[in-house]
Amino acid sequence: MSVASKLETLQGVLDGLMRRYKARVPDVEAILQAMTAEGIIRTPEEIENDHIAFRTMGVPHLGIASLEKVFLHYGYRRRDAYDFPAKKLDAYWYSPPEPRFPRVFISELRVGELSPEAQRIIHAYTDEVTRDPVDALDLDDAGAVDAFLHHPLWRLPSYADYRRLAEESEYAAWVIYNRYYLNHFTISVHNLPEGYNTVEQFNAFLEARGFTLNAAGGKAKRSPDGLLIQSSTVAEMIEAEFAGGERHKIAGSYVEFAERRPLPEFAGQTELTREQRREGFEAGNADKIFESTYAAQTGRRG
Ligand code: OOG
Ligand code: NI
Repeated sequence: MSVASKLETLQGVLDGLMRRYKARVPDVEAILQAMTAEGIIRTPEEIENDHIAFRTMGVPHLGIASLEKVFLHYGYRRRDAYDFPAKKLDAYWYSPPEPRFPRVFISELRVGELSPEAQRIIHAYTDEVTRDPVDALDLDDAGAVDAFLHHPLWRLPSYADYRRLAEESEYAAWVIYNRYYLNHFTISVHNLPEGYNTVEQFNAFLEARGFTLNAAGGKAKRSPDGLLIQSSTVAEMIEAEFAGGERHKIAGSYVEFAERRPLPEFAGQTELTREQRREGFEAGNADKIFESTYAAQTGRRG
């Protein structure tokens, strides 16, 4: 498999993720339309996707160690590790094979740190997976990878189990239902026209258009070096069917916005490359962005 055809496969996988994500998160299309109507962009293709994110269960055959193989295959490189002690999560970010592709952020629930009951509930589902499903996948077949990322890894959960997990870990509840559905894509705001190229300004534009932003830790999350600023919508509620045909509204996915400021040595220059701006992620920002799917935030939607 040549590098060029690998990247073509990667593009196919990313297109599939975005297509299904747009179908279940109407905010995506609504934001793109609002940006076009405002004259910020002419076409959605102009938008730079800063990164995409996935959530996983830290159990045998699944978790980061399994899902990362998909992206490593296409030339992504694993970068920094992040720890979220209160949420019991681990995460890594991955840099893309070429800058035209988004970064990837994958987190994992440290299932072994939950209560015995929550662990039992999770394993009742995930134990259906008896070998690493990525090992059986032809990663050079974009259609197969797309199908894998959108097929259920375990049976439909019961609403009672979902509720019980949510009491202890809203992340666990999200993953038991949503699995590998794209958690968010991220609009880079620093390359947008003046007036909209900071998170502060972009947030004002979004709120004027009626979008609800995650307010955990403040609407604009700022890294200690001041160079990575992020915000996000609160997750869209989706109508979910549980075991036995029970239907309930639960948190689906959301949209994020990122401003990467120039590194000090490139400040004042224009037309900067990715390498000349703040790279990576920030645990303090991420900790609050996770809460975009938490009830305290989704309950704020109009
Ligand atoms: C990911 C939250 C962290 C970021 O950019 O720091 C994040 C999630 O909600 O799964 O996306
Ligand atoms: Ni993110």
